[in-house]
Amino acid sequence: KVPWFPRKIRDLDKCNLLITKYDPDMDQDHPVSKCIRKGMIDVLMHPSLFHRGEPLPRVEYTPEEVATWREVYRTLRTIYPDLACRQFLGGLQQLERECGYGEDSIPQLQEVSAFLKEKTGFQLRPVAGLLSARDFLASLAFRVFQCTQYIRHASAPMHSPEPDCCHELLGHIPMLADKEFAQFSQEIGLASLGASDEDIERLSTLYWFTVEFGLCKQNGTVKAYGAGLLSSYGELIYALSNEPEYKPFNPEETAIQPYQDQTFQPVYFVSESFEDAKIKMRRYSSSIQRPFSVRYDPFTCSLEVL
Ligand code: H2B
Ligand code: FE
Repeated sequence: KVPWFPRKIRDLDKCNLLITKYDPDMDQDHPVSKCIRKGMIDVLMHPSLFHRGEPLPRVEYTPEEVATWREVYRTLRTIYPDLACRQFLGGLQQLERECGYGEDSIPQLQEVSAFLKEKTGFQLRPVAGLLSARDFLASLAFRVFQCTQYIRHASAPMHSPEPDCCHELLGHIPMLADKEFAQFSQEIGLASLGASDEDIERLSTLYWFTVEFGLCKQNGTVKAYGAGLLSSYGELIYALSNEPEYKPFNPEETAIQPYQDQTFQPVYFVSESFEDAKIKMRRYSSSIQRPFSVRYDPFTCSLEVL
């Protein structure tokens, strides 16, 4: 009665349970706009990227989409130096130097994936929308990040109700270029494989308050490392304003904290350092009951199940 889980990287082609309903007749009103279709159709026509080893599809964005990207990039870029953690700033600078990051064009997943692969072994897989927590977390176990390719609607450049490429490319990618953070992410993924629904829920909450909305101490001040913060001008400023409640990161407590996906978080969890977060998370993961243990073999990109 252990839930199915992927054992080889190509099994991730089956980890594609979307929890948003995609209705092509509805997309005029869809908050992520008609262009969602482009990305989606490409993805849906490439349902077996790992199986066939094909290059990631390239998307040609419209001038309106690029203008949205430009506005988001410019606005956030000005506040990063004060509010983002050191690892994020380092990653972003490398992306700007080596991977064409900037205001003028939306980076292509093909290039970003190749960049990450060199830095931390992470690679991207395009995805058509929000995935189930189980499928999303499972991919992290293989250092695969499932990444949307469409952009939010031009009418609300500072907000997106769903992950879009601004969130992924600005929030997640610079962090995934950091070795320690990449390992942290993979370990959450490994802990999720074959876990019960209740454990998936708790890991998903931990993911939320760390990878998405985490804060950490650095040289005596608190900085942001969560992608949900680093891709939202309003919440990034709010999270570091001293207005919300702050609690020390402690997996047992964090895992059961109710969270908000419609408005700003009422509480943020602060880690002493990444190293500290990783150690605590590891201790938590090893307390999850599973009738087997897993080890990732990076040479074959597959799991040894013991
Ligand atoms: N799906 C996609 N496409 N992107 C995400 O960032 C994402 C997801 N996050 N599914 C997951 C859920 C996260 O909120 C946790 C693991 O539930
Ligand atoms: Fe995210």
